Amino acid sequence: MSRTLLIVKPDATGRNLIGHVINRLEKARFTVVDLRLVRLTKDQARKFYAVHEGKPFLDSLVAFMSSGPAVPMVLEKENAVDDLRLLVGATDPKKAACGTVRNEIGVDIEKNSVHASDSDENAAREIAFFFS
Ligand code: 3AN
Repeated sequence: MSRTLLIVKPDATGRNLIGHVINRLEKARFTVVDLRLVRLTKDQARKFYAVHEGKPFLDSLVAFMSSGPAVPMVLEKENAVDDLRLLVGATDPKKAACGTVRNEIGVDIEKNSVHASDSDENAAREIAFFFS
């Protein structure tokens, strides 16, 4: 078993899709082992996305991620990081494969409804960020 982090982003919480996302995860045999509802400050959002420092979309992303409630959760499954990235789909919902969460409910490349850790190292760092 391994662990990864998913965040239901403010565009999805604002459309009452928290339960829908969890349902998709559980149907795909992920187990929710920890979960919170948070309202990130801009400082916290900037710290979470520190790897994107200097990117043109960072200010807008930070404003969006602190614009409403978000739901970080720790998920457990065999091969959790890679399986979740597959279930979530490409960053841009228009390019995400049919049947992926972002293809189904994502709005645009920024408001793409969910975050998923992209490596075991980042999963450990991101889980500690919300659940230390
Ligand atoms: P992913 O979440 O698919 O790993 P990253 O880590 O490249 O994608 O980007 C982090 C977040 O930044 C994305 N989930 C999205 O909200 C936002 N983002 C990425 N690329 C762009 C872009 N070109 N324009 C606007 N927002 C973006």
